[in-house]
Amino acid sequence: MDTTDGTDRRGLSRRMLMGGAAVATVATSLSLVSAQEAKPADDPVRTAPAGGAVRHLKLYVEKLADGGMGYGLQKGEASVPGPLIELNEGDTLHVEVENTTDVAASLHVHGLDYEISSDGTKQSRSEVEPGGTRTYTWRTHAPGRRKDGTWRAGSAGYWHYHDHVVGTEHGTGGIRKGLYGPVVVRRKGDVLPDRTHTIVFNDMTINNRPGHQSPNFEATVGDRVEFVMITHGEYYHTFHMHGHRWADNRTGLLTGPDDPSQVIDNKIVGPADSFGFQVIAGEGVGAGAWMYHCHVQSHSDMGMAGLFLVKKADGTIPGYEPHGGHAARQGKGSASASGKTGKTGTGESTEKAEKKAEPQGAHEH
Ligand SMILES: [Cu+2]
Repeated sequence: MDTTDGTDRRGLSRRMLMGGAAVATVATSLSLVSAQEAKPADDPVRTAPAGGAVRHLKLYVEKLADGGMGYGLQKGEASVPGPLIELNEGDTLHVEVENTTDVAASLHVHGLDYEISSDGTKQSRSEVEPGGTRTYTWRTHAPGRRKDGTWRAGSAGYWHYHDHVVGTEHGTGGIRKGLYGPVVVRRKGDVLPDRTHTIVFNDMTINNRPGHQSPNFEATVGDRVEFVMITHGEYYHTFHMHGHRWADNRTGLLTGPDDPSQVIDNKIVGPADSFGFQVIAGEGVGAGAWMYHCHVQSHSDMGMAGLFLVKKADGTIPGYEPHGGHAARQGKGSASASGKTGKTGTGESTEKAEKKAEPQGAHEH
């Protein structure tokens, strides 16, 4: 992958960038997109810059109207999952957590470097008392060789954060109520997606929504969509997506024709696992309401299934008839299942803009 473009080119539509070559061979379903939205094949993908920045972020721990709990970037805006935190290898992040609830809570992260004072556990006395604030510091590093010649892994990966205090000394109650969220650490040169969605299998829910009310995610054919998949709770699951595949490695992308990573569309996961991948929406298969679900059969039957809604360029989805009953539950995380099953066409919950932390910070020199 060409990594010459480290500059920020957000805002540009990257539609059909990598899918351009495939479009020509898939005449029927993608021809419209090909004609209207195809971009020159030599248009480079956006890639992650080098890290080294010191960033600051404020996170609020809140109780939600439905009895759940969540992390949020603003007061009154906690969500389940919590906001996406993105870093580049070499970055340092100071997260000031304000606990607006009446119970002690914390912030514990997987995969990153932190001192014991930022562990976010009762045992290390690094929780946040009710009404209190505490700053947690996370550091990341690029891979490199140790003095003894052995190789040290970098921090890049699909990680996650969660409470470690509410309910029990392992945060069992906090996680169950929704105190968790995604962390993506990128390596210089990693391909950047158009957008990122987070899917959390938590016990028998997806993103803490009841069965059969799982979130849907929207894209247009050719969008480069990233999924972060996290598991919590008591059970094992198998994450499966229809019509799309990914590589079972750090980024979910092959690095070349000889990359030995297995290409999969189904992955077994257990509590606290996390992984991520990118797909080109509808690549080689076209628009559609592509299902994603847990493939443990009794779990899918109990409603652990949602839709990856891939639209044509004109906004339509062939063969898809939206039906009501899937109450939207974004932002405040309050389930407003009204029981109505109107055929409004927008009755299902879709996640268009996932909350994303944009930490303030500057490069340190
Ligand atoms: Cu399952």
